[in-house]
Amino acid sequence: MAGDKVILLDFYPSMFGMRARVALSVKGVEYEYREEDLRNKSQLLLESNPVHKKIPVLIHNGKPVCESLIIVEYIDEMYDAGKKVWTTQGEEQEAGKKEFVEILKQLESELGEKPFFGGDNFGFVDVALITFSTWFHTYETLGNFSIKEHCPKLIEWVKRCLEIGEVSKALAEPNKIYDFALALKSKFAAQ
Ligand code: GS8
Repeated sequence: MAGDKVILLDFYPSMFGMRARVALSVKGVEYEYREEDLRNKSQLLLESNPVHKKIPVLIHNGKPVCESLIIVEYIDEMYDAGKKVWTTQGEEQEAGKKEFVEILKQLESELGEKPFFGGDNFGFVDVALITFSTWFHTYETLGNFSIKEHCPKLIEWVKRCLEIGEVSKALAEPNKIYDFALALKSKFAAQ
C-alpha cells in the first residue's frame, strides 16, 4: 500500500532470505534492503527476532515478521544434503550427492508435466524452491556432477522461472554464491 514502510533484514547468500526477496519482487512491493553481518548483528535484528536472531526479518510499518514463507520437510532435507555436497569429500560427499539428487527427483516428479509447481503460473511453491537453484552451480562445481543429467525437467523449470524478470532480478547470482562458498571453504580449511 502506498506510504507503507517495508524493510527487509537479510543476508545476500541466504536461501531463506531470497524467498522473501522473490515474493516481494513478484508482488511489486518497494522495500528497503538491509544487509546484516551475521557475526555482528544489528540492534534492529536482535530486537526484531529476539528468540532466533535470524534473518530474514520483514519489518512492515515497524512490525517485525520472522520466518520465511514455508518450510516443507524436504526443503530442510535439501538444505542439509546440499551442504554435504560442497563442504565434504570422498564417501560423505558421494552420499550427500545421492541424497540431494533423490530429493530433486522427488521434486521433479511433483512437478510432473506442469510448467510450474502450482500449474500454469509461477506461484507459492515456486517461490519457496527457486532460491535453491542459485546454489546449483556451486554444488555442481564443487561436487563435480551435473544436476541436469539427473533432473532435466527440473532444470527446464528453473529456466522458465528465470525468464520471469521479477524472479531473476531478485535472486543472487550463482557466481557470487560460488565465490562466497569458496571463501567459506578456505576459511574452514584454515581453522
Ligand atoms: C531460517 C532462517 C535462517 O536459517 C526461515 O526464515 O525460514 N527458518 C528460518 N537464517 C540464517 C541465515 S541463512 O542460513 C541466520 O540468520 N543465521 C544466523 C544465526 O543463526 O545466528
